[in-house]
Amino acid sequence: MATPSASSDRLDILNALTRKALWLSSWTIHHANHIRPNTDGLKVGGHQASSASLATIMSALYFSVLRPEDRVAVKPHASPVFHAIQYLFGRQTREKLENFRGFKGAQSYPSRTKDVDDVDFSTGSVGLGVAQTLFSSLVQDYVHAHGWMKDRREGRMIALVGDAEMDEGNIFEALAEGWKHGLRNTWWIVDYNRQSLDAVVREGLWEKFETMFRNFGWDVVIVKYGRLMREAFAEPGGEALRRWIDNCPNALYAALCFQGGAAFRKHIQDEIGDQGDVTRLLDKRSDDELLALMSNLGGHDMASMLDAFESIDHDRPVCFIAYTIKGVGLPFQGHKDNHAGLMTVAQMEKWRAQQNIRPGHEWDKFEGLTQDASTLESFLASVPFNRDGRRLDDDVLDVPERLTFTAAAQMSTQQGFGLILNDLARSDTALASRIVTSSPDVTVSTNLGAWVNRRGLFARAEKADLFRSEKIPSTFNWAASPKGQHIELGIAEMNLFIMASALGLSHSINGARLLPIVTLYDPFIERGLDALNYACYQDARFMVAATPSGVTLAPEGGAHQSIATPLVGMAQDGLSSFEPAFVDELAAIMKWGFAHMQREAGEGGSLYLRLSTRTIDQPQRIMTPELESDIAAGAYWLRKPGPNAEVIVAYTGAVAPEAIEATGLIGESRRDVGLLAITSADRLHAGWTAARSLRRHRRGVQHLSHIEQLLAPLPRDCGIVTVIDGHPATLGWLGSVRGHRVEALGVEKFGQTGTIDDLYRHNGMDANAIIDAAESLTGAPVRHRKMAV
Ligand SMILES: Cc1ncc(C[n+]2csc(CCOP(=O)(O)OP(=O)(O)O)c2C)c(N)n1
Ligand SMILES: [Mg+2]
Repeated sequence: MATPSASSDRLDILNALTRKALWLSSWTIHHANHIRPNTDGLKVGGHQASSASLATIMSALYFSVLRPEDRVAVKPHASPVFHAIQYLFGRQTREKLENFRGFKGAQSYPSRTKDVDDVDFSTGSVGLGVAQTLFSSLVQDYVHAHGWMKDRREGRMIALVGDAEMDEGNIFEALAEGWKHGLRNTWWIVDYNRQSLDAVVREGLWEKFETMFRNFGWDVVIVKYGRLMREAFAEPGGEALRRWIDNCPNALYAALCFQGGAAFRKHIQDEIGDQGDVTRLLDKRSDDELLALMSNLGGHDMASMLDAFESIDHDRPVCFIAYTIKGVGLPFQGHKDNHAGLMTVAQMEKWRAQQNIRPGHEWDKFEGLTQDASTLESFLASVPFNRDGRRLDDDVLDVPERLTFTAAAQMSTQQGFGLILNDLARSDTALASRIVTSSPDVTVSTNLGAWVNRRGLFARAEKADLFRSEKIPSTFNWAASPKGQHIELGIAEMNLFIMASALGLSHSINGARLLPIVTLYDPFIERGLDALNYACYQDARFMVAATPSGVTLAPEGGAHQSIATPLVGMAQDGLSSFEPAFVDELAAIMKWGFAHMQREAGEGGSLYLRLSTRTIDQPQRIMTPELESDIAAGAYWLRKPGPNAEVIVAYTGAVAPEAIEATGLIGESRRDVGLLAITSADRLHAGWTAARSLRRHRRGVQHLSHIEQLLAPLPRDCGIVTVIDGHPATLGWLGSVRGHRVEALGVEKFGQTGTIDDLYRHNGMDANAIIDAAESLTGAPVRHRKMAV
């Protein structure tokens, strides 16, 4: 059967597939609520109304407009219609649809990692998927400029956006950043149904958005009326009808859509009825026909949507505003409470009959359509979107045996980070060529300066450093070129993490692996936290270096001090967090990290390095393979405890000097005291959980985790003093590993300025506080204290 060429056949098929996608999405939700056994009695919910709103637009895209190289972020609550379209393509199974929102079933929100049906970008937390398309487009430009696209065509990065989703601030932050970088190839399609979850969207808001998009250099295409409407406007009286529609408040239009044709007739007749042309225009139509006309907004008209998409002949970003009705075609269309609306069994039965779907044939792909199955099959098989494979990959890059740096007797981990990157920048390895750095206006103050000096800023067009060309002395070379490897960002931390997400998926999206390293001040992780979570959920791979951290940045004080971030690092899935004290540890961690960032799904992940500006004495030692592996696993003995240890000190990060000093002083009265250096509470804890689970589930397995092995030699009544410049709970769990008592020191109040000594004393984490804690654990006095200077 040849592919139909005549456009009316084509339109008929696209409309039939739209109806089918809408049916299948509704049936999926209905099945989950009324057919699948549900023992907990919870309503499955499902976003029928939101899906209906987008059914035509998504069908136009997936069945006609999209090319394999395009990537799409689907509005989270349009997940059912997305899965239905994929089912028609043969990429989603009936079993998973029947298990929608169930364990391992099709996901409530499209998920790159949990769904099987070709989700390009996960969505769920509204606003983030939208911004992800923008940053993915910038990353595509980066890959293109570096010559790594091979023979791939540039794709369009497309977001289907809910109108209320536009309230999310991160979208505006992304818009500004996109403008700075000359954004291209990005389409945002706004499902303008003028409804959110609770309410009807405020009148006139959209004009504000429109101006804003145009200001940022976007093309704006408004698709307001469908074909039926345009034809009616051409009739006598049509112009008055158009004016009435344009002036009708959002809430009223929605309410009338819910009430139906008769209600529309009454309102229009009362307001503009003239016993002349307008009245005749209305009288010509039955109530059903009038409702069909009034619901024929642009976003529900296939031909109008295809025209809108196909009219774009440039690569500038485009915002389409498609007028729609939430829940169109369903009994609750337009009702303000329809966000979680479900059809009753009776309503579904009625709709089934209207669609000519026989009981027992609800999942049949072409049931009830007038076209024959072979025509539809061959149409689907010829859809351009499905021509090539869409998930790409790239080779794993070799990681050097050792990451080098110019050592100094005293250094901070932040300084060490800069030195390690400087050595990488000087090397000519493939690994270094794929590193790309980014920072929200703190490039220099997080020590990326040396890297940027050597590798340059990225821009699609060359840009000289004006200070350099004017011969004004400056430590930094800020010239930009298409070969540059640092992407400068404005201050918005949300943008940083979405950029990390986009860079960190480049192997899969563009077939070119990148190793992103992004830097920011540690406390501001919390500003971008949802975007960080989002990036991890998508399994993007990146390294975050956060510095300075804790109260150790002492005189800076205030809300620049971070307390909770070590716990964030531990709790964030997909992110291994480290807080080294010494630079040789950092080099070992980064080396491990570059390999970890490239491991398969389920094995690898991203990294968070919590660094410090505190300059401390560096150990002079040889990095043995054992030490290196202990550092990556999370801990090693800096001083091994003796067989009769009464107490040990376990520390993380910048408080190393206090821990070392206290251990020395305690050691004068208790010979066997040990000192445990913890480089990653997160890895230690994860290893411990994994070992317990293994032992529980596989009888006979004796595997002990790293922390269990380290603590094994300690006598049962030995105490543990833990100390970190962060919340004490980060290390407090160590006592549960083998049942030792713990005194956990750290920071619980923030905001005070002072010297490091002042603040460590104030927060009870200086050497004497460690000694006091050791005393209270052992019940016997420690002979010496540190003298105040
Ligand atoms: C960050 C975030 N906050 C809140 C929600 C809950 N939520 C889901 S959909 C929605 C309203 C969406 O309205 P709109 O974007 O207009 O989509 P529509 O359903 O009308 O298509 C809200 C508040 C969420 N998913 N993410
Ligand atoms: Mg809406």
